Amino acid sequence: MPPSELVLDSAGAVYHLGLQPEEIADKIIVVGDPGRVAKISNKFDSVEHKVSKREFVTHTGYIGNERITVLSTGIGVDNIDIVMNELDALRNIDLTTRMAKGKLNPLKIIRLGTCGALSRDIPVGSFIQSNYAIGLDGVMHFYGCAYEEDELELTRKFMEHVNWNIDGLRPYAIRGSATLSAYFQEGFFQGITATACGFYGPQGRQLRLPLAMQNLNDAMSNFTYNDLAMANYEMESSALFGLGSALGHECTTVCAVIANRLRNEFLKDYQPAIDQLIDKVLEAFTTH
Ligand code: R1P
Ligand code: URA
Repeated sequence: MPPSELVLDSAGAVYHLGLQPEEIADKIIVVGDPGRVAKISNKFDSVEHKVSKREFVTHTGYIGNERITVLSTGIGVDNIDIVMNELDALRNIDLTTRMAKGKLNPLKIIRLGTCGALSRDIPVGSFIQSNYAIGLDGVMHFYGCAYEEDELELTRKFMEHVNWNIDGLRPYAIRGSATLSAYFQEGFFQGITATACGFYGPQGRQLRLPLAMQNLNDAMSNFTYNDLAMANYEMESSALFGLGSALGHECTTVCAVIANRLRNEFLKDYQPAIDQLIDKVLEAFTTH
């Protein structure tokens, strides 16, 4: 892999994350907000690496014998393309020879985020676990990856149900890791997550500009697939699940609900909900 494709800095670290292979654990928590990283690593017994570059802040440490990395991705699926490719390179490419390693070294990645609920019945302050993500973005269209039957069926039924008519943007559904989902059953709403490529128009927020699809959120709010309802909007899970499963890593997303789009509510003080979610994720990673 030439230097233009696998980009390393002068210290040999991957270009955007600034990390060396030994600085990441097998268990990784990704968060959007760089300020959330220290909130999580403050709960570690010890922190052995702290690396910070642009919006990508990484802390790796231990809780008991469990080595865990927490890493901020910043906002959006475009950043997830960078994060997933560079994390995978750290694990599965020999950065000295620039060759893929013979044996796959899988990662377990849990995204711990915030989201907006798409059901009146999911209150702000509660938690959602994403069984599928529907990408309303384009990242996975640039990769030649195959989709599973259920993913193709979900995409088709979703597009029919909402009467999708945004030219040039084709939604795509991707399943998350069943193994990691199993950690987040009790106390979590389960459902399908819409990954938007923006916070305002792409999530149906109308400030001063008209929307291309006026009633998209109402249509999404009563969509179901195999007993799973459309649950929420956020901005990273489609590329996380898509690149994760294509590269051989286990990924899921759990979010604190800070907005309810059907009830027009926003939870301004959402830190207590995030604190509870941090405890749940750390418990999952230290007991499995
Ligand atoms: C938008 O405000 C951001 O919040 C959500 C969205 O996915 C997007 O990144 O997640 P985080 O709180 O993890 O950033
Ligand atoms: N994050 C989002 O992407 N949307 C919301 O409504 C809230 C958090």
